[in-house]
Amino acid sequence: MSRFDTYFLMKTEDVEEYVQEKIHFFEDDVKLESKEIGDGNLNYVFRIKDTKSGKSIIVKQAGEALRISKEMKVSTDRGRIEAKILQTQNKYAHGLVPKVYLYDGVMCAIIMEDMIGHTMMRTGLMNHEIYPKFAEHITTFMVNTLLPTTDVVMNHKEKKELVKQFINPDLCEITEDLVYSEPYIDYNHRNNVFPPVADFVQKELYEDKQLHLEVAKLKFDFMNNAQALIHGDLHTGSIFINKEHTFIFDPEFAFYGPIGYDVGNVIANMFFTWCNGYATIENKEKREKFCNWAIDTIEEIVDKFIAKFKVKFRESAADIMAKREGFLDWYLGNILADTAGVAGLESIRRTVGMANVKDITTILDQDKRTMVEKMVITLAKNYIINREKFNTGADYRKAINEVIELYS
Ligand code: SR1
Ligand code: MG
Repeated sequence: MSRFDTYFLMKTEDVEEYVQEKIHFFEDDVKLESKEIGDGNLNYVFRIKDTKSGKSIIVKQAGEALRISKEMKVSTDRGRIEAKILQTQNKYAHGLVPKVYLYDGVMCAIIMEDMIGHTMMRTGLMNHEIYPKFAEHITTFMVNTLLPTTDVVMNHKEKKELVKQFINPDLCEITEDLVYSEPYIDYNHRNNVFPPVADFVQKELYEDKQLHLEVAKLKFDFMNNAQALIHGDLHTGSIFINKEHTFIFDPEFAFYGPIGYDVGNVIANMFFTWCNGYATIENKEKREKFCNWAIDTIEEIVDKFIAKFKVKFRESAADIMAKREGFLDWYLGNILADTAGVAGLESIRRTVGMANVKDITTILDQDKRTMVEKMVITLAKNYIINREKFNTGADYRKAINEVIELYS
């Protein structure tokens, strides 16, 4: 019998004993210290460290209530989904996700590799660090984890088995509400709207019927397009990074959904990077360097994604009909339209919805925050409404430059 045979929410004083009981990672007589380091909206993350050697490991536990709101209860099965997809992704994109040492279905906890020497990307970006290899790494990750899990490449029965294993109703419901509904109709009264943009939000988001229709179409695509095993929450808080290497983690929102959901999330979050740099870096030269890098990165992500996707598709397409002439262009065209649509949705929901991003909320200058929020919303609407016109990195650069011109 062990006290870890029944689920409870662990504290720092529990996790050291927990790790020692569950796996052989540290020596028996070692002195450990632990710290809760999670800053996400859902789970508890502990780093447990050997005080002498510095060797460390991570325990991530799913709580029954969410950190962002105690009223929101979500199945702790998300821990199983996360552990399983990390193992799957490690097969397709080896070294770009942390290693899972153990998943414990009783405590709903994952024991995993500590991403030492890496910083949470959002934090690094808010300190205006540049990551020159990010576009290369994230596009490799996306193409290598997404395309092989589609019907284009994977045996269809094997794929259907994965669809079953990754049914993730509670976390999909969060996305359906917070990304695809509430930012447009605040029926749960959970939106966080910055008061100086309240009138703008009223007119541009709550009262725009054409926009509502396009968002509704995208919502039904999210719920019904079981295209690939997607990460499902690929923002800069789900990435640990340094100048040489990138780790993608936190895939608890994973399920079979549209590929563009992941790509669009990355693009939207890189524009928050631009906004924070533009509004907070005082030195002109430094500001231009950082902001130019953010836009170059958006362009590079789109173009590298397209190029790598085409190469991998040609190498690995197995379905006889997917190999017909013109299919790749049609298939990728749909992914790119979804990408632009989702880039718009993620931009809007992180600005006015329930789960905002620090890149924007920490901008102290009220006028600058108002300006960048209006830029984000205007750009996002263009992405959503004209999503079929966003086919290259240059299309994104052009739309971004237009919105900068309009508001600055
Ligand atoms: C209620 S959870 C709010 C958000 O945090 C997660 O990271 C997801 O993005 C979710 O939408
Ligand atoms: Mg997360």
